[in-house]
Amino acid sequence: MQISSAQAMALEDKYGAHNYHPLPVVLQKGEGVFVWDTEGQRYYDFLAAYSAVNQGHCHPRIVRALQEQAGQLTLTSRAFYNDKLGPFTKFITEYFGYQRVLPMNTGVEGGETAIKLARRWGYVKKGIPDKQAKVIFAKGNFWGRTLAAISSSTDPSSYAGFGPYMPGYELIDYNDLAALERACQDKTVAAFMVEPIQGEAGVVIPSEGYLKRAKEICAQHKVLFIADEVQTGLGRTGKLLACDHEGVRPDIVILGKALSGGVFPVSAVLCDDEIMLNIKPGEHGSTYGGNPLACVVATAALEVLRDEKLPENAERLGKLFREEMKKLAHACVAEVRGKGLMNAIVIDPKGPIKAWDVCLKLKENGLLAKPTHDHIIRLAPPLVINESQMREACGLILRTFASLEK
Ligand code: IF1
Repeated sequence: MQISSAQAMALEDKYGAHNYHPLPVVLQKGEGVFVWDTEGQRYYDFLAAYSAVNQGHCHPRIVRALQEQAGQLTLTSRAFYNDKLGPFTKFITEYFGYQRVLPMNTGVEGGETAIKLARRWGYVKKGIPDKQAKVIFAKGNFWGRTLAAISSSTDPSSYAGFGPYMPGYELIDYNDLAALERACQDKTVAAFMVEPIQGEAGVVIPSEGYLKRAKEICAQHKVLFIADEVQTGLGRTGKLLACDHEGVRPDIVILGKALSGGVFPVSAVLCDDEIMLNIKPGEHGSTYGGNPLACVVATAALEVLRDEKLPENAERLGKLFREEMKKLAHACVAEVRGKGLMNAIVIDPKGPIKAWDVCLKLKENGLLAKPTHDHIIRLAPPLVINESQMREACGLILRTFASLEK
């Protein structure tokens, strides 16, 4: 059945929960950096499904892996072995240089898993008294929508009205090493969980050396350093992991989103024996985690990143993007910042122009992006974008700003 954009939006509005406020565009098809709406209009996708489609929409190699496996075996549960999980565990641990992996589905489950691992490690290896383990987070963090995740949130639109909250958390300022050092004095602290660049907070980049020093502070105090690389990982910032920019090897890495190239939810937690093996059979898991479809899709998605040198492309075209955006002379633009292809245009919050209105105009001109907060536009295309596409997209952004009323 072919339905119009208006019909699709009306149905969702009438029958769906109102937990989102999408831009008014109904997408029907995607290929590489482009998506098409139900009327056949083509757009540059500068959201890339919140960085899940780093490999580009419907990457043929990933889709082929999905299709081949879908006709063979999709799900067994972990009550039995399947023939794809073993090879996948070897592949992904070698790929990232960790001893073990625990596969889950969504990013937030990855975060939950990391915290369970850290708490358990805290009790078994650090000697924290039972039920007293603490995890430190940075203010402005975002790691999903579960009760454990919103319990660490400082954004009322995430947490307000959903209490009571998970105990055992402590919040410190992002990019504040002295605060981390103070917090780590507490012997009941098991871990510090942090995004190398804060995504939802508005592409907030810490000072150079922050991650490196944070990792050192954690190590000195026997506190695990957990990197939430769900959004920053897998090439997005110009390296395989954003922590690679500072040569930091986290104790625990959380991956999601682009681990399946946007095909369906696949997440994973990586760490070494000392942490991973404290969880015993029956103590953690998920019906779909480690399913054979996920294993072959994630393998293909990681091969594409490597074979197509997508982190390198992100590094190069991110520089081009920020260079082009220097021409953004509009009075309402306060700043353009980013790393690799994780970028943001910050609109002067005191000015008359709202990020939402800019995004509507961008959409009319053929580029999709989503505001975060009222005044930040995140620009994060698939990493398969090429130079001429990037130049064209930048021209479109510049023209859109030029057309806004001053
Ligand atoms: C929504 C933002 C992106 C994440 C980090 C874990 C997760 C996420 C660093 C959880 C998820 C999302 C989810 C989406 C909006 C979104 C987002 F706008 F909030 F900031 F990506 F840019 N760690 N990020 O960013 O992963 O469980 O969703 O698979 O509406 O919740 P998930």
